[in-house]
Amino acid sequence: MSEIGLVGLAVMGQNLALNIAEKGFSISVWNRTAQRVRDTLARAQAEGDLPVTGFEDLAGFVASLERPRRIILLVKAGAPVDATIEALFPLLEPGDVLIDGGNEWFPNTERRAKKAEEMGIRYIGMGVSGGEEGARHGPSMMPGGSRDAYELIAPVLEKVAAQVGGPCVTYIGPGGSGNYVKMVHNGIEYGDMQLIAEAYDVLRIAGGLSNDRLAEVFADWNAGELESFLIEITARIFRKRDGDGYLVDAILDKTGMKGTGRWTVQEAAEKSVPAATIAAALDGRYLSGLKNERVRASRILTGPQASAAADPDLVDDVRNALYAAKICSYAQGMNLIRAASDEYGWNLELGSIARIWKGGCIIRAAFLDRIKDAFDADPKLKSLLVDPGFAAELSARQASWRKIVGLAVSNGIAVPGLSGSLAYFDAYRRERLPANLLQAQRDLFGAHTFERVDRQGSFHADWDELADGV
Ligand code: 2AM
Repeated sequence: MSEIGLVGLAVMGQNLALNIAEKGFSISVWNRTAQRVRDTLARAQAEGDLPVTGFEDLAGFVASLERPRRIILLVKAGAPVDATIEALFPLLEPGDVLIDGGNEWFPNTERRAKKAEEMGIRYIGMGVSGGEEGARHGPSMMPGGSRDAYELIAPVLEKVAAQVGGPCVTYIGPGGSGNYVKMVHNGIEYGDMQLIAEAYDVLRIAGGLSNDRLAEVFADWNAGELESFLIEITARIFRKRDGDGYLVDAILDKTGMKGTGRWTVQEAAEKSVPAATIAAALDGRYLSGLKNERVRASRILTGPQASAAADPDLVDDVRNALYAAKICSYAQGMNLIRAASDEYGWNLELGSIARIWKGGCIIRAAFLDRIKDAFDADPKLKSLLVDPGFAAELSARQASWRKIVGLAVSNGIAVPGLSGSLAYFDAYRRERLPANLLQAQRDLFGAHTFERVDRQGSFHADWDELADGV
């Protein structure tokens, strides 16, 4: 009998199964296409005679599991998950636990959990981050759903997870909260990547930095407050040669995506949470996708002649701008998680969520400790921007941030992440915004009414009357 089962042996499933086996848990595996079962068994053999048992029939797989059965699904999100659980349900018994580890749209998890519950089966939607490497050696995992089901699987997950100041896994909350947190993680990842790409563009175009120099700069940044997986791999990327040149220069400037970043922006709109940086990152990907149009437009539309100028402070200023914008991006992501938590009554702990992103996942960074500390100090903190530590850091970096955004604008370099974050910061820090004028317009053309700064109530003006109409 095996302690745990795993269904779906594509890249993530295969690596997670081997990781689980390596941590000493016996595991049974099944995949729709049998070849992947054979491949997994061959790897299990080659990577240390790991305790993996393969099945080519689903019933045999289910019968091989200790009860209550614990089955992790890593099949393609959407209809394939429905098809797989439909096939599994008749073979399961009350008390069994299903854990969907895919990047699933959270309402799908809630729908399936309800159906599973009717049969006495417990269901968990679990975000898994870290790609192939993370799955094999220690991912960050975000399980949400039935709490007692989590307790049954926790000993396995805690051993399998990345270990950075404790296992990078915790019970997130009920319903689809695990999927939701993973979705926002991916949105934050989009923001980080966009900001790094903009920093590269400014350093390259306005600073004239070579790839060798960029590699040094990013390696240097990785030794300071920006220390993170994405900064580290960026330094590595600039060193990679391709014939006489560098590979990064030979790569087509057209970005792919799988959808979770888009969901984050959709959800931010749905929950009325401003998320300028993450939305800028998504737009940046869409604009990159218009490669053919951009090639044509580049021959029609002109801009300022970008010129590289020697500025001994440029690298530090860009680092400051990147760091300040990153704080804004994480503030947006955390606020979105909180908005969902409030709306659905999930009771999520933002500090714990920052903690489990410390290892295994793509956005792992030293900086997450600071976020955890900020929410530990004040769980009701309205925004990371007003945490005293972050507020002081933003203040100290403002001059650099404004300088870099100004430099980019005057050189015609698009920096929607850096500038969108700055606009977010500038709007958030202002007691009074020009929204009074918007309200006046809405009242004039649509009688939508407005509130006043000096009196309680709802007012409508006669805008044809020049004298005070209210
Ligand atoms: P496959 O190897 O048989 O294609 C990622 O695509 C994983 O999801 C793979 O393990 C794949 O199985 C599985 N998958 C995709 N669609 C599926 C479906 N309709 N039913 C079961 N598994 C599916």
